[in-house]
Amino acid sequence: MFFSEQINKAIDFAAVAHRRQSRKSSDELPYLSHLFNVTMILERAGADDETIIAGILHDVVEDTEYTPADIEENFGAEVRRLVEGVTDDMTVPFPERRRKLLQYLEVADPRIKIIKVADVLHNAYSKTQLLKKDETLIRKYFRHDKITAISQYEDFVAAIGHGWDHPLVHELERVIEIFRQVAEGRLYEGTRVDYTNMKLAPVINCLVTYQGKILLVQRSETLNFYPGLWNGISGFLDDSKSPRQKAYEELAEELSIKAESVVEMKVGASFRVSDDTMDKIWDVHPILVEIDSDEIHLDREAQAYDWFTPAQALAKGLVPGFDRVIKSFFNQDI
Ligand SMILES: [Mn+2]
Repeated sequence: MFFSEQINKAIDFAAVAHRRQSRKSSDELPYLSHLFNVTMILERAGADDETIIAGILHDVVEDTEYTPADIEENFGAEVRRLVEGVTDDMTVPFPERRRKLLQYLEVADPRIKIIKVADVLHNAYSKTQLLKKDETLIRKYFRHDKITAISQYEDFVAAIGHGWDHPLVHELERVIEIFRQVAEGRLYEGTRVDYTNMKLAPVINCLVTYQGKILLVQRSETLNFYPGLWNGISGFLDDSKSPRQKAYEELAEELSIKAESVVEMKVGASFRVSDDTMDKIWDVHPILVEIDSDEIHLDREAQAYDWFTPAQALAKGLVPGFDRVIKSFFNQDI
């Protein structure tokens, strides 16, 4: 079943409850836009239905006339608990309220953490988009001092990440990096982010297979990162494209493989690799790509290539983390 009556009901409930509210960024933009985005993030992060429903309703108690009792009556006690879990107690004055929230988030259960981080992630993304569009807003937003604005996000990440290592937290950390760059007046052309000198960087790494063998390419000596080492087909996730879209782009660029030649594409769970010698933390999105031919054409990023069994591939000098990409897709065979 793809349709869910309860989710439909939650969307209708939120749409009515927030009908007179707009987003802070624009009077034209109905508040529902934020809820839609938070819900999409939760869905893509693999949250369960009750968490998603609570995500749709997460601002109802804080921002509308509806009460926790209304939520329970319509959606049950667990959804009420989750919504209350992400509702700020506005009767407590600001610095105190903030301190309490952070303390509470450290030990909150994962369902509450995931809603909270999806909420903050969307708000942070919206803010960076606004700031990139209008430089006068940067001065306004960071008018007191930029350190405070950024350190508030950092405190939030530290609290929510306490005992909970989740890709959504990693993504929020990257948004904070973008924030820092925007605050320092280092804007990017268009929406592309230059991760070359940033500590945290999201990448895709494609494990290309043909008839059970794995393609490895040896990185050119001219590259900034890991020249001479063997790797899959990788690239920075440096624009708003999804890992899947990015994979098609990199396959075309680096191997001249067309979309028609892709038999199957599977996006795995992302993981994190630290490389202290490079002062880098890579958020790796592994992607399994099966192609219909072993005919490829390298571009300048690679100096050589070959096809290997998983065991042979693991014995090569690999880029840090690529062994984990291989194991994540071939575990049972090794
Ligand atoms: Mn919200």
